[in-house]
Amino acid sequence: MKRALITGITGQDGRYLSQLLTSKGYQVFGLIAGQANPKAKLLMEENPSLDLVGGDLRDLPSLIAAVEQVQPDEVYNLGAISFVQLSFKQAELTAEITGLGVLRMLEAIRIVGGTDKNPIRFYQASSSEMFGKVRETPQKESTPFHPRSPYGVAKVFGHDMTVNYRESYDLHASSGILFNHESERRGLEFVTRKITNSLARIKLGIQDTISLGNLDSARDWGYAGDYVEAMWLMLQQDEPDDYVIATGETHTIREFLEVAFRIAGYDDWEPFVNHDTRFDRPAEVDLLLGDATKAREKLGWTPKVGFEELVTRMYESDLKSEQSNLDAGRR
Ligand code: GDR
Repeated sequence: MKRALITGITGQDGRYLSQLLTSKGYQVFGLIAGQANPKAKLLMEENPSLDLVGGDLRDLPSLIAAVEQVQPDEVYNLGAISFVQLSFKQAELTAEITGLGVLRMLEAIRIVGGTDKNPIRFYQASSSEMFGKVRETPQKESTPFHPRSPYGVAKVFGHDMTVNYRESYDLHASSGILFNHESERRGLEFVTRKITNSLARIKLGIQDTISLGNLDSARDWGYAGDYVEAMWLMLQQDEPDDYVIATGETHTIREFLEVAFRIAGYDDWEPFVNHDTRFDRPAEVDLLLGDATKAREKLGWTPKVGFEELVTRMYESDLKSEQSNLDAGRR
């Protein structure tokens, strides 16, 4: 039975990946920080065979202990301060966890090592935010980085460190440059889920409007369930490498609003949306569009869920859960 250790297990991707690996027969361990983490119960309900291990990306000894205890075949480093907007307010903490956390995890793996015959394989969750002020479109593995936020800067550090450990210590360390990926499990702070959840509440008469920042930026949005498959595929290759994971389609926030409101039965979204400067960022990433040709050719990976289906799934899930909250309140 293969053993996997996942950091960031409570996040959207950690939850999908743990279920994917369990379905493939892995014993899955999730690194969880702090005492009595409020998300532990939900995780165990979703995946009862999951094991939780204490540890923190800020604390190298705890990572060494976790790797020693789990003896993993594969480590997936998904843990991070992942909200770009927050990274402007807590830049140092972002550098600490999103950046230095990668180095600590790599060190823990280098120190504990695994057997010569079966060395530990490592996946780093890199991000399209590293491309930032893009130098070319579409962006591929060779596109230079120009991050536009403390989050993006920290991700570049983690990415470069992963490449450096691969080259220096012959580690099987791969990096997935994932473009935005969303789902019913996306946090409410991210723009897609904020829109689908608010829209469901508007539809049910609980809320009147949505306050948003910049509507002109464009993102290459895929489905998180498809993207965790790519993470796993990278670690099954004989050689470690870096891969862009994207749909090859880009849409503005305006287009997301148009599609979502149409699905919900509205002709026009504009009366329901306000601009709120609190959601504008000090520096913005205007356009992301990924070229995942390498992942298609080498991993055989292609995205299955398209844009319209993604928006529909998210809206319908929010409508259902908001309706059941409403019913529970009335009872
Ligand atoms: P992003 O995702 O920064 O691309 O990073 P997010 O959904 O937060 O923002 C996307 C775009 O929408 C604009 N926007 C708003 N964003 C938020 N969150 N809230 C708003 O009210 C709002 N109004 C407009 C933003 O300015 C931005 O242009 C995500 C994260 O998951 C990262 O961790 C990951 O690495 C990248 O995707 C790939």
